[in-house]
Amino acid sequence: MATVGKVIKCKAAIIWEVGKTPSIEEVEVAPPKSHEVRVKIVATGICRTDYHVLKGFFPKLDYPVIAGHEGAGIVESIGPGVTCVKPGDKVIPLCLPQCGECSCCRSPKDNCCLKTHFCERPQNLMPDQTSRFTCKGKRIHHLMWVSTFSEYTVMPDASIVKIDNNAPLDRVCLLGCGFPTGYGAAINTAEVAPGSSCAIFGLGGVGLSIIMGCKAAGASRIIGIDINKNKFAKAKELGATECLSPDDFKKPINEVLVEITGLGVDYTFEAIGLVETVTAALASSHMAHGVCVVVGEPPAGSHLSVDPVLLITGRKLLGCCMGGFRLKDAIPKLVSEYMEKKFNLDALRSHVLPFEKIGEGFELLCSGKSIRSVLLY
Ligand code: COD
Ligand code: ZN
Ligand code: ZN
Repeated sequence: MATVGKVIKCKAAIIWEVGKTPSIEEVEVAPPKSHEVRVKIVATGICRTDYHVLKGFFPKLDYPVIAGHEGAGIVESIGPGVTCVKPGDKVIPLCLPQCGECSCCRSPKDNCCLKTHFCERPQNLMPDQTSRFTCKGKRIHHLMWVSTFSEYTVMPDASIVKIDNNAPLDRVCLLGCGFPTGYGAAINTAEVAPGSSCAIFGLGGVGLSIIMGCKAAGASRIIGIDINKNKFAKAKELGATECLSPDDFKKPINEVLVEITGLGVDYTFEAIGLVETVTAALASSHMAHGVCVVVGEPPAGSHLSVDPVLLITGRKLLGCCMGGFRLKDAIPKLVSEYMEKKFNLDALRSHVLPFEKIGEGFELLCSGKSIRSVLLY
């Protein structure tokens, strides 16, 4: 390819500083170094976490930054030492790397690679602590090593996986974050049992994916909870047996859930990212065998205050990142399952916009009108 080894100029959405909406700019994308891959992004979803980047919820992150972490594309070129992909392959960038070498990657039960921003550095620069992005002479930072809001982007080979070359990239991009985060919380982390009851707090793209996981696992009662009733129709279409708004009750929603289920819900999930709703989800779970899974990430610095008696009776409080999936292993299989129509990923794609309308995509997210907007380059 004519671009191999050269700097590529392309469009990208840069968040210049906290609170500023992303602006479309021409960026220079340097060629991949050793164990790095340069990818042409074809489609990317907008996740709530991208909005959190814009709002400055991650104190360790450096700006200017190119956000976006739910994309799909085609390999343009590879650096020395890369063996997992080749130019022309369809790929999904991994917002949770799988280096294969750290103690967590070597332990079959763990999925949170020690290279992530949760453990090491904020993945704001490549592993060699330099950036591949420049704009107007300034160094621009990466996000989670993937930065899918750039038409071309560079990532380490730990953060990329090849997928079926027949996969529709404008759809499977949602397998980069939202879907596995929710679906895996139900099937991997909670291990929802057939015939059980489930309650899902928050019916965004992640909460709806939890509903799909609960349904696939055979749950018989699936209760969706959201303050925005416009989310109820889709939740029911995907498997919720009933939906509740906390605003419709005088008593706290956890008391309502315990009352309508007898002793509490078998499995509860928090997919909003608020400490108060984590507390409510735990208190809603069955006193003896309830499992509460924390999926949403509350703002940095939040602290959970839990009455230990809630746990002493037998409840379990769990958490997971990316639904407990080891993404390099899981995503190609999820792509195949999607193509075999084993789950309704397309239901999450509420809007499709040209990349230039990224600002509109964020507005749709903030106004609660979208589930997932997919941007096309
Ligand atoms: N009570 C009930 N519902 C509420 C409340 C409330 N107090 N506040 C907001 N909601 C509803 C909203 O109306 C909305 O429908 C829903 O909660 C949230 O949905 P979205 O569309 O804003 O968000 P999602 O589904 O895209 O994702 C939200 C998470 C919080 C799960 C996500 O951003 C996150 O924190 N992920 C976990 C961390 C992680 O795995 N990160 C990896 C990359 S994201
Ligand atoms: Zn995300
Ligand atoms: Zn690792």
